Amino acid sequence: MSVSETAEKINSMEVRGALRIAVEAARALEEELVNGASYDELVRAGDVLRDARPTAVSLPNSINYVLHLAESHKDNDPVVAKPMLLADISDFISKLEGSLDKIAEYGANLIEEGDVLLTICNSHTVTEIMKRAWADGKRFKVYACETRPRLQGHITVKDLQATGVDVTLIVDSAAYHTMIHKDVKKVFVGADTVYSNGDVINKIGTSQVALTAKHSGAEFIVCTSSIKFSPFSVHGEVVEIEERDASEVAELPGVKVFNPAFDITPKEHVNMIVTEDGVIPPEAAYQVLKDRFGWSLG
Ligand code: RI2
Repeated sequence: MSVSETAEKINSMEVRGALRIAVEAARALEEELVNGASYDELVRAGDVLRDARPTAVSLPNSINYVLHLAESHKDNDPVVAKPMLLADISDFISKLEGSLDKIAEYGANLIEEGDVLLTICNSHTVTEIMKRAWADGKRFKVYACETRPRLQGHITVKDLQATGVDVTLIVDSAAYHTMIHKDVKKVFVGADTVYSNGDVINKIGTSQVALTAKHSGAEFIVCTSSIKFSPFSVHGEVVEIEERDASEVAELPGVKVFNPAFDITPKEHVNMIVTEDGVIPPEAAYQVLKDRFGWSLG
């Protein structure tokens, strides 16, 4: 897919999910390079992709890493440098995709026989964990919030159901009632951005679910590849919370609509974060950033 096509599909959410947009952006830059782009052209392509959606830091992280690789080869003989750079980008994409396997293994270990779980939105990371635990022979129930306004919960329900997982759809406002009356033990959510202080940005409604989890005594577990940790937050930068079109919420001419796509869950409501490097407390986010983003932090 070309850079403009990829940016358009990310913007329209035809390509969505924080990890997937990171992978597709790296692939678009890889294709640009295959088609003969210079370093400066790659930088411009990166700008186009970066502007596609504002909140998930996996997108700029992925683009910036590919450009960092390109920069390190920029002064070398292109005949030698280009295949090396392509190999490096391909290795980076494989590692991004491969991170899911380790997270699925560690996350599945956290699920116990007879558990009742709840999730919100559609996180591929979370569904991989649940499918792995089910394949391991554990039997548990999942309640999935529908996730207004775009109903990504429907994707979660169909995906889990197709692999036999016992999943039930609920409306978002039924989350607290379900936690109490169905004895939810653990909440698994994905992430779009993790700040250096351990706060987590995820789909709108996640912070309400975290509050109700805390109140009802359920564990709140964030599942994310390290590509979603924000090196910018180390320097005090916050991400823009995407606001999407009013028409996603309602077609009511003349009515004011506020449609934020994400919210921030404070680290105090997060019990643990499952990454490809292991299960960590939110307070360890800065360590992840130092280990994984040294190239960017300087
Ligand atoms: P994975 C999604 O955002 C959701 O917020 C989800 O929790 C997060 O990305 C992580 O997704 P959107 O693209 O990388 O639906 O775990 O706005 O698939």
